[in-house]
Amino acid sequence: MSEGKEVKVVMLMGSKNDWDGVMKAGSEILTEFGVPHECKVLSAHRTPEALVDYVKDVESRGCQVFIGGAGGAAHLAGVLASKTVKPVLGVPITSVLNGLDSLLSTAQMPGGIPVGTLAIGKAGAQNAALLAISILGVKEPKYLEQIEAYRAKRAKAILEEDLLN
Ligand code: RP5
Repeated sequence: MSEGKEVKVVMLMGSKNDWDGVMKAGSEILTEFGVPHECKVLSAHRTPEALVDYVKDVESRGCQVFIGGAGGAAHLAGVLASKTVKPVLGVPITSVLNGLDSLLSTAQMPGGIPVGTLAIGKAGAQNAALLAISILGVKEPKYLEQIEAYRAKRAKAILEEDLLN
């Protein structure tokens, strides 16, 4: 590994407007699980060279999973996947077409370069983070244990719901 801060997961988004209420929710989960990660705005069409340089940089610092969130003609995750063989997870961001355009742009990769596409918006960002943690868990079982505890806590909260009080 080269000099610089260790990173296991990277969250990229095409615009700062993708952060609040969406990608930030994924970052919060990565923080909760203690996963070293970075979040950055880099665009497939506005800053393509910087995107390629950044992928090389974070791979040299240990990045295992990439998450790309973008809206509209959402090619960020696809371009990311063209530049790495590490798992790439795509988060379609809500757009003028309510995110359906983003969903199809992210999911409909031609065979050969996969992007694991999550749900539109905040739930997609949260699940991308959880899926990234599961992927890390294949090599580092402590992350799988944390996911089990996370699910157990959420199940307990459901079972304890009291609608009349
Ligand atoms: C995409 O275009 C971004 O991911 C964002 O969701 C969308 C609109 O970008 P802004 O015009 O809000 O910066 O590249």
